[in-house]
Amino acid sequence: AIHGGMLYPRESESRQIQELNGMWKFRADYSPNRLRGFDQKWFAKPLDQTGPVIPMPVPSSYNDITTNQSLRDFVGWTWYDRTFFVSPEWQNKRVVLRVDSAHYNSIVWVNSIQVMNHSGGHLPFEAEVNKALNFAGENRITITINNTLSPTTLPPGSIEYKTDKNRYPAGYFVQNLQMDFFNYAGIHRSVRLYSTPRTYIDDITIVTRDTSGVVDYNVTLEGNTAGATLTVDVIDKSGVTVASSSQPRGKIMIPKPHLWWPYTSNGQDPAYFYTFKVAIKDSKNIADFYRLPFGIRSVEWTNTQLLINGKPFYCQGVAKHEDADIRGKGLDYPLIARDFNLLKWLGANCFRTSHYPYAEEIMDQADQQGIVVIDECPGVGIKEVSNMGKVSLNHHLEVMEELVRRDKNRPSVIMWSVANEPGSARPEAGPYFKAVIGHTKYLDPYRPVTFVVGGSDFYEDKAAQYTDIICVNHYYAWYSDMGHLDVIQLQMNYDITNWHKTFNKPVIITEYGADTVAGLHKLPSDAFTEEYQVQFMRKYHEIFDALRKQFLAGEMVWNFADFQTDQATTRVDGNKKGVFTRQRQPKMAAHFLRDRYQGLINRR
Ligand code: BDP
Repeated sequence: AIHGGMLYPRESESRQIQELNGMWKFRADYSPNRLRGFDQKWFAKPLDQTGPVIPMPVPSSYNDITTNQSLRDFVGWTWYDRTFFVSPEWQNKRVVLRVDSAHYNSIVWVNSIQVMNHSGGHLPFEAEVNKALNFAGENRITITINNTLSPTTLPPGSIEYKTDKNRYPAGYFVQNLQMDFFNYAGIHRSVRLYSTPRTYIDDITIVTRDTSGVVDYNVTLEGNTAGATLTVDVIDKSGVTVASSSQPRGKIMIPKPHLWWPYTSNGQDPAYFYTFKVAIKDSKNIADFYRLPFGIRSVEWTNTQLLINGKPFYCQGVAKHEDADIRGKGLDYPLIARDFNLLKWLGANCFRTSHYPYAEEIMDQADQQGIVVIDECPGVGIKEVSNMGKVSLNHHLEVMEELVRRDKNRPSVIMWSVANEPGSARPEAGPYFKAVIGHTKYLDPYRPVTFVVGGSDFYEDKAAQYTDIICVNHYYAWYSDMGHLDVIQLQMNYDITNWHKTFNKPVIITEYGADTVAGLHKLPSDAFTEEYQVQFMRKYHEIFDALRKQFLAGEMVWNFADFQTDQATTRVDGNKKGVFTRQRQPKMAAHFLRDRYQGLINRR
């Protein structure tokens, strides 16, 4: 089970933040078993005293920073360190060290004292570090990260030892991935220290079940809470307090609420925000303040529709990746801003965080700009029996706890996705997904839960029955019948209609797409040309338009932008199914999609 609320670090009168981003010292452990760093205790001294180091930016993936192929493809432990100072004024406070994401297994030391370890590459972890800190001089933080994927990690993978002595040198091994994106590694998001009072606001949960303005909330405190007093104020955009309470939990009523609406390009004000301000005072009159932005909106679903604020909502969106040149999966504000501008230019109103939770800074933009999110956990590539055993299941449940804890208050998040294209025709997939989906619904009873189908047909699937909405990926005229655009309609119609009929739930197409090399043109079209991508999409759109009036609740193209993958015979420098290039410039398909999405908005 997980501990603490792990509220996103936000400055206030009582809370300060110190960023530890920048150039760190770095070394990969190339020793045959990758364990030299532990044997020689690289955490016990500055890293540059135990061997050569190079500068490494944080946040960033390390893979594409140097010109070194062995570092790009490295599998095993890498080591980072840097020094810092903390204000002596923090001595009487609680000082927390937070790593927003490090992929995959991490161990963290402060001044040679181990302060935390974490498994999982896409969610934050933190610990109070007062005891390890030196308030009177220099401090050192050391982080070691192992990017190895195993059958029980999420995503799963495996290490294959090559034993044929005629073909491989002794000890040769490769990392096999079960997913179609590069296994970027490193400290991918911010590392920071923040301070709170010793008695502090640990967690806030806000639920809006309908549009009446009733907000269910729960505030939990930690520390010496005896005799602590609390006030909750809801403040509107113009700074006016519209509701207050002195209870740590209950209902608060906001008269004539402004609702949080998804983005439309027709001028309607989307994404209205209130501030939920919590102030506490402990028995010695020491205060803590936290301001959580939130929106009032409802999410409901029938057997044919998804509804936001009681109105049918049709997802016209994209599936994305955290991926870009040089930085890999590293957090990058210019990239985030550019991507949201492109989403709006397209007229998109939603995206899926395929295939892992995205940075909180990305989710903030979705909240603030009214872009709806299907929030996916890193359950991609769960194909085999070994990925559905007890150890895997327990980790999967914990990851869902971490994800729901992190994103539960976000109005943009309208659905949880527990996996992408698992082997859901397997008998063990039934109990496995029943448990994962059931646990997610227990954690959050108010949002629909899904996984994305792709590894099974409607007549054999053992897990889709537990979802609320059926999400399906299809590649007709690409992975099957390549070049035969004329089969798309028939095949899609048969398949999606049967998914709906079999389970009596709304359907969202979460992926369809064709690899396209920007600048490659041909008439008549051929696979990989810009013409083919447009014609391919047009065929899919015809069937979407026919089924939209019945039970189709959305469409999402694969993918927003080209992205890096492992080297493979089907990949020319990565996956090229983007409607934008990896550098975020449009292919013909982006213009085509923009016409459609802008048109759909106007037709409403
Ligand atoms: C789908 C996967 C996605 C891949 C895509 C593709 O969900 O991760 O990138 O296929 O092959 O099955 O382009």
